[in-house]
Amino acid sequence: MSTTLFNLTGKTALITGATHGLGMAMAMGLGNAGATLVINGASSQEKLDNAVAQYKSAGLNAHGYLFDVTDEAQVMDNIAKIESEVGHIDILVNNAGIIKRVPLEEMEVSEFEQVIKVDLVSPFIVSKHVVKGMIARKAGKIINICSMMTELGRNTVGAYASAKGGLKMLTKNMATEWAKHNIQTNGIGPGYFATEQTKPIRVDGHPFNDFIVGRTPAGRWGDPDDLQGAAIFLASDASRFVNGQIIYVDGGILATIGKPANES
Ligand code: GCO
Repeated sequence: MSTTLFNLTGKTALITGATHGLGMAMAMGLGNAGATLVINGASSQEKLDNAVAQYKSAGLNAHGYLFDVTDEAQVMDNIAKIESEVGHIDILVNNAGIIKRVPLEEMEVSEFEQVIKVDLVSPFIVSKHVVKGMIARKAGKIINICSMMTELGRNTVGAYASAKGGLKMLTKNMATEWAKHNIQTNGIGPGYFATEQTKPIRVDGHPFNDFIVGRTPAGRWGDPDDLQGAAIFLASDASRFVNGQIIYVDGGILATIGKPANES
């Protein structure tokens, strides 16, 4: 029994923004659990092709589709292509996202709107068009990638926090509306991970680097592969009765008020 509970063989997973970083790490995990991977990227065909080659060199069955997740027409066209060329989508991971680190009083409205569009509206757009097939088949898994900023504010990331906070409630509403179709919708909230996105605030000696290591009970930045277990769990039959939950993979950040610098 337990050997099949987390087995994704025969399932197809679409992961948005999976050409690098946390998206790639989670996709690798889903692939190693048996899923066929559909990798979305938006920046360039070359970057997407390079990423698909990395998945294939890891022995995984991967297909790449270049489209902008904020453009509903492109999303509709590519979901139709995926379902025709690869097969129906059993698992959707809404991972694509951007961040702009600007104090709110200095942020342009257009910048704020762009962050909301990518980080909150696009999970709605992609889910709206993937879920149609899941409803028809009475089965599906949707995983929205949240953040520490789903629960906490931080200087200069107000737009991102607004989007990721909204994504928690969108996750709960998707669960509310779609669970009756045997579709489980949940989220993963990564803590602070060593990726390109956090590189500017992670360099040795950067005050934020020391702050995060001190603020994280595990005493370290997350390794992207640390997310694979939660992704496989929420994508598998093991979570068939789990809905509307956000699993925080954060080394304990949200469990604690923190400690004084001189305390071990
Ligand atoms: C920041 C970081 C965070 C992390 C992650 C935390 O500037 O505070 O980039 O946003 O990337 O979202 O969960």
